[in-house]
Amino acid sequence: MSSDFVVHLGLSQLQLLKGDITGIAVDAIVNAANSQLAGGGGVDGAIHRAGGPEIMRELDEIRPRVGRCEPGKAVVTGAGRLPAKYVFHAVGPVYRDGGHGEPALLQSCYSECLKLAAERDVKTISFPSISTGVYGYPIDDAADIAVRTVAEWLRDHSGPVRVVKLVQFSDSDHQVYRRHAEKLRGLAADTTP
Ligand code: AR6
Repeated sequence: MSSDFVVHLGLSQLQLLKGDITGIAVDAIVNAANSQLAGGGGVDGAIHRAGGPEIMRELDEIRPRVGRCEPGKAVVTGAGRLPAKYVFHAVGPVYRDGGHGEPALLQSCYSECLKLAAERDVKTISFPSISTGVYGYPIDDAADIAVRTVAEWLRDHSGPVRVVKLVQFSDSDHQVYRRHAEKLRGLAADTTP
């Protein structure tokens, strides 16, 4: 799958791609999970189907230790059969009206996963559009937060994370992300195309 849009930020890249996140090879894939870490539909279902039962077996061991995984946080498993080393299971906020801390919690999903990535020497990481499916976060606001949080994090951290792929499942979501990524031209050293 080719990268549809790239923003260069120092030595790092923010890429936007459209497609199925389970088919994209990276060091770490982020999942849009729930607080029970119980699996579900959407991208969570796709990740467990493609990765196989080993991922849920690891979550079964983690659950008694951590209890619930609160919104804005993430836990780490291996990636089973997925083309990755890790899955970071991030829990996005359920959207109510935007006035219940949702923006900070969504931002935290991205920054927590980038922190987990840096701690594990992850060089490439992919994110789905967290919270914008079943959890109802408006795509325009969520894309703005995703793009800005990743770009600012890459600008402020010099390594090891080099490539962040934001993956959208639909054409219309991809166009929204692209509009927000184009605003980064002021922040970025170079953009292609
Ligand atoms: N690759 C990339 N993106 C995908 C894929 C895929 N294979 N499949 C769906 N998406 P959602 P949430 C997009 O609902 O809103 C689950 O049941 C989808 O189009 O997966 O955070 C969990 O267990 C949308 O843009 O996650 C939780 O209970 C985005 O992924 C709950 O849903 C996120 O949609 C989490 O809800």
